[in-house]
Amino acid sequence: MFATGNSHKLGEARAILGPVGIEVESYSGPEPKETGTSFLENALIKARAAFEATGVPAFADDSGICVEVMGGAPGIFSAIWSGGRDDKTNRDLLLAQMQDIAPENRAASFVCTIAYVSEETEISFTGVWPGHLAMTASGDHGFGYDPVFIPEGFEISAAELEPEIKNSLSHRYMALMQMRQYFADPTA
Ligand code: ITT
Repeated sequence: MFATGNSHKLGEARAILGPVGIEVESYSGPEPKETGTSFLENALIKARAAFEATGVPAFADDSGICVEVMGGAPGIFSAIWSGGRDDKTNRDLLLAQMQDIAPENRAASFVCTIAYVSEETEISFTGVWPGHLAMTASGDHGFGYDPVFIPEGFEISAAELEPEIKNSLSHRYMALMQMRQYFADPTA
């Protein structure tokens, strides 16, 4: 059961796991305070809250964009970087903060940590999608910082990629595939 209040994350998890035969149930309960200091701590807070509320094994995703010259920020604060949750306002602020930084110094990556919590287990999986920050926003697909993120190996933004391409390369894809692998063979 995927504990998230973010419909885009849920849509991507379904698009990624559906084709390999895994149905993703969703849970959206009272959102616990994300008081952790890392993606892992926050993912665990969300997965534990869902497991405790329902008694059903749950996983949660904590993710964000990390810009190298900003020391990894926005990082765990990606969703509320401008103080609010509006994706465009968050993106515009980040672009403004980075406006004087040359293209070669704009390395950035998307990070996704998934925590899975059940009676027996607490385990996490992390995916990193390297790339760099664009100078301007472009593209209509995806969500969040996709319009300002140019994945490694591309010259277009993640929001200009077809969703199937993003969902076969992204940080979320990598973390979900590790989780799938773990359940296929927990001893591996
Ligand atoms: P839940 O905690 O309910 O799952 P949330 O949106 O609050 O949803 P996070 O605290 O993990 O989730 O914040 C993630 C933010 O990072 C998200 O709102 C985007 O701004 C950004 N982000 C994460 N993955 C992204 C992706 O694939 N594309 C673009 N932006 C992404």
